[in-house]
Formats: sequence, structure tokens, C-alpha cells
Amino acid sequence: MSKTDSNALLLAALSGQPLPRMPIWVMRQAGRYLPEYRKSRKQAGSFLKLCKTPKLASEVTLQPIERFELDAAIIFSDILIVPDAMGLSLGFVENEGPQLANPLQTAKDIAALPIAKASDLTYLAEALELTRAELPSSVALIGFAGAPFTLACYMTQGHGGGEFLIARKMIYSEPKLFTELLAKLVQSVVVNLAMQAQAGADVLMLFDSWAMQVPFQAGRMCIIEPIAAVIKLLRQQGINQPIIVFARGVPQYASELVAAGANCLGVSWQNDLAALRKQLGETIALQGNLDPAVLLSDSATIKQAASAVVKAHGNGRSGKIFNLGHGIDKQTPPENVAHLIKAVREASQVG
Ligand code: 1CP
Repeated sequence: MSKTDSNALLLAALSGQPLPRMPIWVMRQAGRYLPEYRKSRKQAGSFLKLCKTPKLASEVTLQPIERFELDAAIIFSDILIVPDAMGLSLGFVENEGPQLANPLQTAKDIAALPIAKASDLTYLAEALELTRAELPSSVALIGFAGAPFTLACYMTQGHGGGEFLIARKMIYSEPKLFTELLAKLVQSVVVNLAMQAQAGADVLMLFDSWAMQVPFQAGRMCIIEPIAAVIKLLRQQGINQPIIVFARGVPQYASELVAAGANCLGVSWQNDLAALRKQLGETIALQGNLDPAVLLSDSATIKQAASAVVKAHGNGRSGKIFNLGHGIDKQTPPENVAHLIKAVREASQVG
């Protein structure tokens, strides 16, 4: 098959066209499980330097594409660059992870919070431009952002770990203030994603990685409405790229996310993709959902588990994209990704 056909593959899957096989990419495919990533990271000196230096971010984005037959590249960046651009100052503590130096503590902090400006994220636009110029036309380029609720979790707590109790408390004690914060994040995410679309991203993805921390009665306020607003504003600006929404661990919101305008839903590994397909009918593309733990096993196990996921996607007409159900683990042997890609190609081949 020619490379150009393969390019059509991820985008064709997103628009529900018939495909010769299922496209595949891997969440966090550029990262610590790759020795070449660890080398670039060491050379850059820090994770942030890697994110903020377009040439290095682009180099790292391309590494998994050079090594494996993947159908998409996801730009190397982080969801926390948006809070950084809003003045919270992102740092990275070795062996601990990302930290925001100025987390939001008072109503005044939230009132004073600016909307992110594209001019503070030009390094990301440049990284996308460099990457699109280098990528084979066979490979789609994915831009991404954190969804408003997940960003609010980090912006109130200042770091990962824990259960984001500050954000969860605010849902009950200061719902108006929390909604105000989410509204500012909607605007900032739109600025960021519109910029990425203009810089060459073929597909946009929203990560609501902590959606499962939302109490059920606040699902509309925290997840559905902010995501619907982001999609609506992007479409109003004429941004037509397909949008993948990965709201982790909350299949109960699938129908509402379809109604919100998502073109594809990412499915977590804990959730039943076949049941979701049945529930949603042939209205939308689904992406997922192999457990990343499978990639710590052996080629026979990978083959079996991969075919089960291909089967779960079913024989319907609507879009099917193979991926993990969350990010790849840093202990994954790289050769297991090659085994996975081979297994998915074999299991999903038509005819
Ligand atoms: O080299 C290192 O030690 C840094 C580890 C690392 C990497 C490789 C971080 C810090 N971010 C990234 C890259 C990254 N982050 C990508 C790369 C593109 C790819 O997929 O190849 C993406 C898509 C993200 C997005 C991201 N960052 C999310 C959403 C996706 C998810 O996994 O749910 C989240 C929640 C983050 C925050 C973040 N950044 C880094 C870490 C370790 C974390 C998690 C912090 C925590 O909650 O403990």
C-alpha cells in the first residue's frame, strides 16, 4: 500500500469511510520507553526545554514514526503548557513530575487569571510546522490540549498525585467560581487548539484524564458543557479538523459527548468498547482500548489481546482506530510496540 493511502487511513477512519485495515497509534508514543527519547531528553537538559524548543520537540515527535509503522504522530508537548501560558509557571521536578509554581488559591487569583495568548505558545506552533514538513504524508499529525476540568484539577492543586480535592471541593462550595475558571479554560484551550490547527495539526484531541473524579451530579457542568463549548467555538472559527475526545473512565457520558460534537471518543482500557459501540450505533468513530499492561507481556499475549480489541470494534461501517486505553508505560520494551502493530495489521486486514 502506498504511504498516501495510509495517510487517508486515520482521517478516513475519522470520517467513517471503509478501510483496508485499522489505523493505529499509541498514546504517549514519544516518551521514556524509547532509548532515543531518553537521549534527547538528556541532551535538552530538562523536560520543559524539550517541550519549548521546537526543533527538539519535533525530533522527539518523529522518533516513534521512524521506528514503527504508525498511522499518526502526536506532537510532543504537555497539557500543562496552557496553565503555564496563563501565568502559573510550569516547572518539572526530577523524579516527581510537573509542578505549577503559582497554583490558584483564592477567588481573586481566578478573577485575575488571563486567557492564554497564542503568542505565548508560538514554540508549539513552530514544533507543529517543523514536524508536518518532515512527516511522510502517510502519517496524520495530532495536536492536543487538556480539557478544562483536568486543567482545573492541576491548576488548583499545583501538581499531580492525590485526588484533586481542591477542585472537587470547589464544585460544591463555590460552583460559580469553578464555572468561571472552567470558562476561562474553555477560551484558553480554544486559542491553543485553533493555533495548532493553523500550524498544521490534521486532528485535534482533548484529554480529560481526570474526568472520573467528577461527581455524577456535576458531569454536565465540569465535563460536557466545557467540552461542548470548546468544540462549538472552534467550529465557529472555521476550524474543521476532526476532534477526538478522551474523557477517561466515564463511558456514561458517551452519548452526551457525541451530542457535544466530538468526532471520535477515546475509550479507556477499563471500559467495554463493544458495549459502547452497541449503545452508540454507527454514529461515531471510537478509538482504543488495549490495556497498556499488555505491552509488558510477550508477543503471543499481545497478539491475542490485540485481536480481542479489533473484534470489540466490530464489523460496522463507522470509524475504528486502534490505540491503548491510556498512555504507554515507561517500562514497555520497544519491540513489543512492533509486535502490537504487526498483530493489529493482521487482525484488522480486510480481505
Ligand atoms: O521525560 C519525562 O520525565 C517527562 C514525562 C512526560 C512526558 C513524556 C510528561 C510530564 N509529559 C510528557 C509528554 C506528554 N504529555 C504527551 C506527549 C505526546 C505523546 O503522546 O507522545 C502528552 C499527550 C501528554 C499529555 C498529558 N500530560 C496528560 C494527558 C494524557 C494522559 O496521560 O492522561 C496529562 C495528565 C499530563 C500531565 C503530566 N505531564 C507529565 C506527567 C508525568 C504528567 C502526569 C502528572 C500526574 O498527574 O502525576
